[in-house]
Amino acid sequence: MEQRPTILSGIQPSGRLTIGHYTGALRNWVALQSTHECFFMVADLHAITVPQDPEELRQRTLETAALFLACGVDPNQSTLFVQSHIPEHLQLTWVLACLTGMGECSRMTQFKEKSAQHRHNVNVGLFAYPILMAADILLYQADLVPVGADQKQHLELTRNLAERFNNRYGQVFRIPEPYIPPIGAKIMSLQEPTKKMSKSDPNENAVLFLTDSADAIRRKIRRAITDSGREIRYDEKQRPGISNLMVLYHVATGKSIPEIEQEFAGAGYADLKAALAEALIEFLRPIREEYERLQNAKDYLLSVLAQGAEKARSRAQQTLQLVYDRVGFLPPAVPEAVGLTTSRES
Ligand code: AQP
Repeated sequence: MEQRPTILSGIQPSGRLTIGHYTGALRNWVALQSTHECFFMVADLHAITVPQDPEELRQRTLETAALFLACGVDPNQSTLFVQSHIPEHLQLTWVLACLTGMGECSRMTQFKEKSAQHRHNVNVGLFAYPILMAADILLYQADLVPVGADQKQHLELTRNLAERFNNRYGQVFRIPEPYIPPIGAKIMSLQEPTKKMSKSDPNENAVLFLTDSADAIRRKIRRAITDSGREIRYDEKQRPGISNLMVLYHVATGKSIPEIEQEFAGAGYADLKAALAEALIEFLRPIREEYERLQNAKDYLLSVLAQGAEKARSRAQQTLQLVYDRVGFLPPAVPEAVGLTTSRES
C-alpha cells in the first residue's frame, strides 16, 4: 500500500478550546485526515509551562480529547493520544536541547510574550517549549504540521534542528513543512482585535469558546470591539475588528470575503453582528451537542486514547532508537546475554 504523508499536530489542555483552535488547527486536521496518516495529541506536557491546577488539568485533558472528536476527528482514521503517555517526547527533547543555542530559544516571540505575561514564573520549561515541540514533530517523522500563524516560528526552529541533527549524525529526520490555512490562521481577540484570541485570556468576553451557549455567543459578538468606520469591508490592517468578525462569518457560513462584503453592502456593523451571532450558534450547535454526549462516555474516550498511545508509541520508539544509536548511547544489554539472571530465577 502506498505510504501516506504523515501529519502531527496538538493542542494544549490549558483551558477551553476556542473558535481559533477550530480554524487554526481542528478543521484542517479533519480535512486532511483521509489523505494523510495523522497523529493528533493533547499536549499536556506543554501545558505545565504555565501553572495548572492538577485536577483541572486531568479534566481538561479529557475534555480536549472529547472536543477533537466532536469537531470531526475520526479515531478510525487518525491516531489520538495524550503527549505525557509517550515518554519518548521527553527523551528526544533532551537530545535536541543539546543541539539548540540559548539565543535561538530566547528569540522566540511566544517565549517573550509568555515570560512578560508570567513574570513571576519564567521557568526553563517555558524557555524549552519549542524544543519539546520539535521533538513532538520529529518523533513521528511528520511531513506536514497544520498550525496557526503564531506557531510558524517554532516550526522554523524544528526544521533547523532536524537539519542540524541530520548534518551531524546522518539522515534520520524528515524535514517538516507547516500547513497554515489561507484564512483563519489567526483569529483575533473580540476585545483587542490586534491580539490573538487565546483560551487563557482572563477576559471571557474576548474569547469565543467552542462550547459557548447561544446566549454567551450573542452577548460576546454584540460586545465585540469594532473599528471607527461604518462600511463592512475587509482590511486586516486598518480595520482589524470588523475584519476579524468577517473571518468568523466566513468560518460559520462558508461564504467568501467578497460575498460577505456584497451581502452587507450598505448595512451597518450591528447587522453583521446579528447575522454572525446566529450563524455561529447554528455552526457550533452540532459540535456542542456531540461534546455533551461524549461527556458521558468517559470509558470510550479513555479507550480511544489508550489505543492511540499504543500506536503512537510504537512509531516514536522506532525514531528514538535510531537517534540514540546515532548519538552514540550504549544500548542496555539483555540480562541473559551477559550472564545475568532475574532475581526470581536465582
Ligand atoms: N486564535 C487562534 N487563531 C488561529 N489558530 C490558533 N491556535 C490557537 N489559537 C489560535 C492554533 O491552535 C493550535 C494549538 O494551540 P495551543 O492551545 O496548543 O497553543 P496556543 O497557540 O498557545 O493557544 P492559546 O489559546 O493561546 O493557549 P494559551 O492561552 O494556553 O497560551 C496551534 O496550532 C495554534 O496556532
